[in-house]
Amino acid sequence: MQTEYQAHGGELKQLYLNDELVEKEKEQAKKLASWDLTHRQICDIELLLNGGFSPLEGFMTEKDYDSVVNGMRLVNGVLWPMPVTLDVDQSFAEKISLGDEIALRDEEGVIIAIMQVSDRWTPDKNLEAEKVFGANDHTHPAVSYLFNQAGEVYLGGKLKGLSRPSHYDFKMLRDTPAELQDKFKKWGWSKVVAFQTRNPMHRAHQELTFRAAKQVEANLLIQPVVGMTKPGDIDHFSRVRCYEHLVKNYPEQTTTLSLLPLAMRMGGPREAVWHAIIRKNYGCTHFIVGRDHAGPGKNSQGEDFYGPYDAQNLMNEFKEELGIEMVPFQMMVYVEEKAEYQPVDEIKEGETVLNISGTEFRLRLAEGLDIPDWFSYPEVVKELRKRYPARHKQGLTIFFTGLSGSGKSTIANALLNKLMEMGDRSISLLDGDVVRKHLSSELGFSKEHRNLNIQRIGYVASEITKHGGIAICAPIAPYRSTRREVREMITPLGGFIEIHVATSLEVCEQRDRKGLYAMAREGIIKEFTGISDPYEVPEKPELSIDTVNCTPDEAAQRIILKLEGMGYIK
Ligand code: PPS
Repeated sequence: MQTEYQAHGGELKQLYLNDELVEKEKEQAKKLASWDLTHRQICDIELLLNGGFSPLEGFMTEKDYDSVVNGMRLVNGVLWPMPVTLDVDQSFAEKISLGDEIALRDEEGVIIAIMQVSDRWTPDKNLEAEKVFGANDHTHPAVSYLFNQAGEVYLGGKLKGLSRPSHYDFKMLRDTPAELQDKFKKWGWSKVVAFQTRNPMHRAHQELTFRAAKQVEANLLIQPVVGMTKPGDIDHFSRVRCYEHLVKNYPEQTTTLSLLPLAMRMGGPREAVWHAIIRKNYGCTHFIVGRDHAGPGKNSQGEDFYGPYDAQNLMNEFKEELGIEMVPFQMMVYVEEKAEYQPVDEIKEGETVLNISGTEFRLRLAEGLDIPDWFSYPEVVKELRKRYPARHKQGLTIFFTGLSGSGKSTIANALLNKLMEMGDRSISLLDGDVVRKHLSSELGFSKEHRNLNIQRIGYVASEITKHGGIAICAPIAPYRSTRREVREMITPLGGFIEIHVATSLEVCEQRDRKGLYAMAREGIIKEFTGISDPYEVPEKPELSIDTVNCTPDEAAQRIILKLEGMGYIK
C-alpha cells in the first residue's frame, strides 16, 4: 500500500519556526496558558519537532489516536504503531477551550513549543493498555505509567517549535535526523544499518552488529536510547561511556555512535515497528531486530508479555510499506570450543555454549564477582563497576510502612542505633512525625497531601541513596501506588527494601500511645488512617513484622539479618 507519506518520499517534518517568527511568537507565547512538560513529554516533543516522529505534526488528535490504538495507522492510512499524546490533568484541561494556543515549557520554564489545541478527550486507558501493549497489566512499565503517572485527559494539536529541548551532556553524540542524514551523505554512507539498545553493549552485541552490517553490506549506526528506558535500567551516562569504549573496537570508517532521546514504552512488537520508522527518519536503510525487541519482561503471572520473535513477525507484516528493511537476528551466544560468538540457531550438537544473562550480569556486579573477558571488554566492565559498586558499598533506603502506632518509629530507631554501632555508613532517619515538622509542615492528611509527603520523603531518600548513605524512612505511606513510585525512583540508584510493620489495627488502637485513635473515633481527628481513611496493605514487602510477637531489638535484628542476606551489609 502506497501511503501519502511515502508518496512524498517520506520527507522529514521538522516543526521549528524560522528565527524571525520565533522571536515574534515567543513574546506572544508568554501570555498563553502554559503546561510544564513531563520528562516523557519532553522526549516526545523533541522527536516531534526535529522530525524523528515524521510524519506527525504535533501531539495526536483524537481520531489519529483512536485509529493508532485500534489499527496501528493514522487516519490518513500511514503506518504508525504508537500513541504520542499530550496527557494533562483535569484542572488544566478544563481551563482550555478548543482552538486555544498553549505554551509548552520544559523543566526550566523555557517555552519549547506552542500547540494549538484542536482536540481534548478522556481516553479509555483500559483499551489503550489492551490494544497497544497487549495486556492491561500494571507490571508492564507503560501500562503502569498510563495509570499511575499519565494525566487523565489528552490534548491534541499541531506544534510550532520555538526552542530545542536542551541537553548539556554528550553534545558531540547528539544529532537531529537532518544532521545525521547530512553526515551520512557527506561520508558517502548510502546503506546504514541501525542498532537500537537500552543496555550496555558487550561482545555479543558487538558481534551481532558486525554480522548484521556485513550481511547487508552497510555501515553501522549504534543508536542507543537515552531518553527514557525501562525503570531500573542502567543510567545513560554510564552506558554512553561504555559505548564510547566499545565503538573503538569497530573498524575505522564503518561505524558511528549517535544518541536517541526517545522515551521508550517497552511495547515489544509495536515498539519495534515504531523504532524502525524513527530510524528511517534518521536516514537509515536497515534496522536490526533481535530477540524480544523492546520487551518489558514478565507479566504479573510471571510470563513474558510477548513471544521472543513477535517483533520480527510484526515487522515482516509491514515490510512492503515500512521503507526500511529489517535485519532479523537470533540471540548470540559464546561457543567455548570455537572461542567465538554465534547465533543460537547455528550451534552444532556437542558445542559448549556460554552465556551470561542480564540478570546474572547485574548479580555479578552487585556481588563484586568476576566478569570474564569473553563476555565483555575490561574497559566496559570497569565503567560499570564504577557506577554499580558491590551491594555492600551501595546506598540504600529502608522504607517502613504501617499504621500509626504500629511501631515503625521504635523499630526504625533501634535499627538506626544498631547500624550506627557498626559504624561504616552514614545514616539518616526520616521519621513520619519529624518529616511532617521539617519537610511537610503545611500538609494535611488528604490523599493528595499524603502522597506529596511520601514523594518528598522518597526524593530525599533517593538523594541519600545516590550518595551511598542509608535512608531509613518511617511514614504511614498508606497508598500502594505512591510506595511503588518511591521504589521506582530509588532502585536505579541503590538498594530499596520495604518493611511492612504489620501490627493490626486492633492492637494499634488498643495501645493508642498518642491518644489519636480515641480522637479519631470521636471524629475530632478526620481522615485518620485505619479508622476513617484507607491503608493499602503492601503486596510484596521485603519483610513483614508484627510487633505483637517481637521486641524492637528482635525486629531490628531481623532487618539486619535480611540486609546481610541481601548483601547490603557485610
Ligand atoms: S502519611 O500518610 O504517610 O503522610 O502520614 P505520616 O506523615 O507518616 O503521619 C505522621 C503522623 O501524623 C499523625 N497523624 C495522623 N496519622 C494518620 N492519619 C491522620 N489523620 C493523622 N493526623 C495526625 C500520626 O501520629 C502519624 O505518626 P505515626 O508515627 O505513624 O503514629
